[in-house]
Amino acid sequence: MSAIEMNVPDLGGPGEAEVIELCVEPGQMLSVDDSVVVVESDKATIEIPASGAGKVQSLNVSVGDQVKTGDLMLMLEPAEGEVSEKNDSDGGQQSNAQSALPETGQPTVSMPEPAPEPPARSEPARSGHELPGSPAKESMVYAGPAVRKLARELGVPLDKVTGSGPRGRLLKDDLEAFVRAQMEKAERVAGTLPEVKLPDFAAFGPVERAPMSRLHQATAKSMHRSWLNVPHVTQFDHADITALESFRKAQKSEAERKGLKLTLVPFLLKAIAYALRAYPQFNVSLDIERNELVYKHYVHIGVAVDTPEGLMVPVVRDVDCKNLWALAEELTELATLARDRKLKPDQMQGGCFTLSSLGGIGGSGFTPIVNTPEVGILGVSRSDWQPRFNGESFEPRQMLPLSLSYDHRAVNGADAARFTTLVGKLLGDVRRMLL
Ligand code: CAO
Repeated sequence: MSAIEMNVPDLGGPGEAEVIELCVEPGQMLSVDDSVVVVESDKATIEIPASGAGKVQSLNVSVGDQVKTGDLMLMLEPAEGEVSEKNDSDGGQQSNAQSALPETGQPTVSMPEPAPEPPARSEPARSGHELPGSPAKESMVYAGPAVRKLARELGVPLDKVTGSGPRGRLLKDDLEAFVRAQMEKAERVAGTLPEVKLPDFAAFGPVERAPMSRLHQATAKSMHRSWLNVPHVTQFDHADITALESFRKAQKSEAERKGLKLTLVPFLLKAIAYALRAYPQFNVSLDIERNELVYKHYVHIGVAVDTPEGLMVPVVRDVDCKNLWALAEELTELATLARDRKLKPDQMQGGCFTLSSLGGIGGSGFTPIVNTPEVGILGVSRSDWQPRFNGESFEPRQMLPLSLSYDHRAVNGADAARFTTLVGKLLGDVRRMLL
């Protein structure tokens, strides 16, 4: 049986339309009204249905082609008994264009509500010729051109979406729900960590459970957030605080007169403030979404305080503008408020950098976790007397271990080494802070 032409039906005007989708491929069996191609004019998206049944011999248009009424779309080998009279009588071209139209005489324009029946499944679908996502497979899906267009824009394979319209017709809502579900799934996968499975601890001995305090929960959350988000590096160093300690101890009676205790922390705060001014790349926050660094022109430093309830970090403001006595006084006040759980929210906000001093407790070094969105934290451990070679002999020096953790996205290792070296020098001779 000789092939017949299937042509572009009346598009409703003299203009051209762009082929935006091929719904069939050569070799595929077509039934009457199966979608053949989808074209888009400046007025509408039009789904052109098959005017006859049979096997697609060749497709004569491609996606992106401009077509007009009467252009050849495809050659069809008619199914037995499917040769139209009109085709026989007038050579096919015009009659095929006409018979491509539904009874209304119009192609299917942006299909509104449900068509009577889902398109019949054609042969190749049953014989499994199509690859997943192939035009032919997607054309088996019961959807209008607007939905198909949206699916193309979103990159959604139609055959993966379940239709919720009448007779399983795909609706825009179905596409949106599909995309939402995929995004949620992607987020879950991205946020999924290997699960820590808890054993039955009671199987090994007596146990009891206690709820985590709100503070403990908040700390755990922020530590986890920081640990996962920040590429941490820790730089270790030692500061020779022999001279500083004799100076500090010499201030003891003055401190008592003032009703204060002058510990190492105010000195550490001043040295950090000086180093933050010298290396402003430590006094920043990263705005990754906007690829920007936020430089701060103020120096507010958080101080980690160990309280019976858990860790709190009050912030000492404008450290660079305050003297040691003012800092000692403020530190005592803030630490007392923290231990009494009386800190106000604004006393824990606005920090540029954090100091975590474990020197009063012990240890020779640790790796503190950056308090995001800050980019640096200085950990201080217990000072110790160590023999140091002065070029001629060993002499006892009081050495303070420093552990600087930093966000390696904001700060590079060389700057971290410069920062701790400077802090070490400032603590080694506090007169440098006056320079
Ligand atoms: N080396 C040796 N001795 C030190 C020292 C150091 N690095 N730092 C403090 N000390 C001494 C003090 O001089 C003091 O001794 P005296 O009582 O003989 O004078 C004693 O240790 C206790 O000091 P302190 O802790 O009362 O005071 P501070 O100013 O040094 O510290 C504060 C204040 C609030 C930082 C501290 O009390 C604190 O809470 N530290 C814990 C911080 C923390 O938990 N960090 C972990 C955070 S997350 O991992």
